[in-house]
Amino acid sequence: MKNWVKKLAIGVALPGMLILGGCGATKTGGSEKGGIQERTIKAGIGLNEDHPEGQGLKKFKELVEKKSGGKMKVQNFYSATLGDDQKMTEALQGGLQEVTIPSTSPLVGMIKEYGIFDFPFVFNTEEEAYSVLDGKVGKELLKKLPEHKLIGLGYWENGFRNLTNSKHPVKTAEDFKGLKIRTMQNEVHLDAFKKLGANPSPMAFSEVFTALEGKTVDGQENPLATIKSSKYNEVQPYLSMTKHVYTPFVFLVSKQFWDKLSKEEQKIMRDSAQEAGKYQRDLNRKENEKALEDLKKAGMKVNEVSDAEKEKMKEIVKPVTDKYAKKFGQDLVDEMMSEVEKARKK
Ligand code: TK8
Repeated sequence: MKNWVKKLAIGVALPGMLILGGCGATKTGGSEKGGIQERTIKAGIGLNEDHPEGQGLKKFKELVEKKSGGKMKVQNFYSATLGDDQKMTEALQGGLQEVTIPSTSPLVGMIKEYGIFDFPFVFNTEEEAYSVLDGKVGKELLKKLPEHKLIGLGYWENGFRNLTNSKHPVKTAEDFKGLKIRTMQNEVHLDAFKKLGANPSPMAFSEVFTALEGKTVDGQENPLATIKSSKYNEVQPYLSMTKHVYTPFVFLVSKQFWDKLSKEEQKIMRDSAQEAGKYQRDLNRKENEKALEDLKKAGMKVNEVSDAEKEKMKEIVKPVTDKYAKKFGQDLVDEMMSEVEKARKK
């Protein structure tokens, strides 16, 4: 072929290829307009696979893979194999991991306002918590995440926390005195347990079983599904139904990753997190009920705590919540409480 013929051939072929390439980019590429690319999403949580959070994450994986026609793949890591809540959150901020679903409590060092969910005895039912989390207050808090390189896609459920320990049943406020209790890394929890006369020691969740087994601490507090899934019944004889606080999970995505996604891919992530979240909450409420029976069967000595005693505990920790309401924003706390009141009237 003569040189000029070659040049001509290339000259003709190139524009054609560019057009084809252009089509490819809008159809399958991750352009701003839409499109779904091959993606790998590393998702890690602190709890075990059998916990409703693990089952919810499985559902999320299924949904993302289905909605993306198998292009977006989710790799799940359970049981804190990628690190504890704080470490995984940092990995998201650094763009090293794409998804995690921590309790809101360990995030309070970063976004102080999340601490309003750590106030004891605010919610009586899960539905009351949902009305706050899915309403204005919860949404306002999600908006604080992007400046910390995180995107929040809604709230899942850890649930109402109850106390376990190796010393004695806790039936009254007095019974907290002197108990060494592991708390989450959260100042409201720390101060509240101090006020009750306990000796709190903050620790990452992934270290709790060993600390209980080795008697570094006497007790811990978590929702029943978590107590069961983490097998605390093997090292904790007493379970007291204190129901002292409700902990939400928040579904987090790395902002660095999110910003690379097309609108279509973002929608897949958002819809899947919400659908899986609804499934997770339903499963969690059921599992919390079932876990109580299972923990009894496993030999835990379970005691109820009367409403009158809970009221006393609430009074004791009131100076703590008053102090933190000022710190986190009295308006935000008032908004939460008025939302709870509304939910109670329904
Ligand atoms: C699991 C934690 C756990 C929480 C805790 O990653 O730390 O006690 O209740 O569920 O988020």
